[in-house]
Amino acid sequence: MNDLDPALQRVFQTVLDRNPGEAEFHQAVREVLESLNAVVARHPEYVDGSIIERLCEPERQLMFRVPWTDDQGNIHINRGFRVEFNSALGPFKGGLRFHPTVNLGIVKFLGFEQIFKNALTGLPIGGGKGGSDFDPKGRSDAEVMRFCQSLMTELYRHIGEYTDVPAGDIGVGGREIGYLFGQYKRITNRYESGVLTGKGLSYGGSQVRTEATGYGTVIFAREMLATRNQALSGRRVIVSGSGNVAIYAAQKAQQLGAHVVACSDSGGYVVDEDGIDVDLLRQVKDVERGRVADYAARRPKAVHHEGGSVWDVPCEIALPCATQNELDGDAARTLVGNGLLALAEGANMPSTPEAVQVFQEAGILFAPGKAANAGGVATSALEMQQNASRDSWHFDHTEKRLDQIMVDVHQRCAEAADTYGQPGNYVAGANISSFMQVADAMLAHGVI
Ligand code: NDP
Ligand code: 2IT
Repeated sequence: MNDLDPALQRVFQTVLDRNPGEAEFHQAVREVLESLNAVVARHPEYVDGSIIERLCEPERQLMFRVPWTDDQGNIHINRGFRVEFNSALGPFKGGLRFHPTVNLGIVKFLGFEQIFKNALTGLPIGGGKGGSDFDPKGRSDAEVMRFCQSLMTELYRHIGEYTDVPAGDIGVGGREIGYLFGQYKRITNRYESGVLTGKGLSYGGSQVRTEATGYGTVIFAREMLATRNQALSGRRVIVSGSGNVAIYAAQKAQQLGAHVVACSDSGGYVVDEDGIDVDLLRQVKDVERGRVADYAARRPKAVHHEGGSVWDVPCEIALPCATQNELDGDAARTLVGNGLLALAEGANMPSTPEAVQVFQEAGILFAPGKAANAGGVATSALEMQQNASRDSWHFDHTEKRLDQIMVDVHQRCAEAADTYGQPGNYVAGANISSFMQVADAMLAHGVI
């Protein structure tokens, strides 16, 4: 950990005091503040205007009861969350996560990261995040529908095309967004397409949104490698996770000629030396709602490892696409020892601070999630654009937009890192570039 400038240390202490026990939120704030060390010396106006302290305090935090009935008639009570973190650049924007580990601190860390990620896209979206401690695993479609309807029965009053626009995240995909949208439409009696993104293509969704996060992560990796005159072609790649982001990261890496040999879930990992069969993985995960072990059982050379760490598998490119803090210092040292060249985070904050330090000290190209996975929310903003103009674009056109957005995100990070004397440091570049944009808008809006 680096020391903080005294003004930033005071802000950090306030965050610790106001948000006790929220370790992931503290971690996310600390990382941004460390990057801002380089900024406050040149820009005292951000400290004088209490911009940084205001940025660390959400504009609004919602927490509510979500009762629902299972197929046997038992009543369950979950907790729903929406943290509307910052709307300086546009309506609050960010996903909903359904996972038993969701609590206020997790939602706050994700909402905080989202502010900076969304600014990096260059599109007019503020930052927010939400979700529930509901566990969709093993639940029937009817149970998931009733849960989504109950959640929306409270959430609807807080969201809207110009207010707050949720989307998916862990445990929330096309099925859940469909149920949520249906209930919003019914309660409000409005066909307000732009209230949610990640919608199905039959009712206002955008081409490429499903693929966008994984595709964008690989495009960012492509751009980083290009700075060293390297490419993905022929490289050995590992993704972690086997959900939405992992599947499409694997697909794009393969399109660029890479050899993707492993993926994982919370039960273990699979090594498939023939290369991951993305169509089969999608069938097992999306259609059958199965596990990577089920995938391995259908592939001749695939080996499933119960438990263990996917990061033990040697690779040149690593794409963590599962969850926060899934890759620690030991895993980072193993990866570096095995010849890692580059790592792009498809997940949000998957590398621990120690792991990031290991990568940076080893000179590995390292892309933080808020930059590398920004393609998902960026394509959500393209979905909002299409909804607002009652239009829908073709796949190729939308993918070209995504590609250019990721090239621009990479460029913004690289330039800010150079300007503030840390060339090649994408963590500093991402935090500084996005912070300046949000901070300038906040200064312009006055003390609100
Ligand atoms: P999915 O629900 O589709 O997939 C999540 C994957 O991660 C599953 O393989 C899951 O395994 C694994 N996973 C989740 N939680 C844990 C855990 N606690 N320990 C081990 N493995 C875990 O989610 P997404 O692919 O959408 O999201 C993955 C990551 O990407 C998250 O960090 C999310 O915030 C981030 N992200 C997602 C975006 C999107 O557009 N969807 C956009 C930007 C970032 P299992 O099934 O065993 O739980
Ligand atoms: O973390 C993220 O950027 C997302 N889960 C996507 C958010 C969005 O609004 O598309």
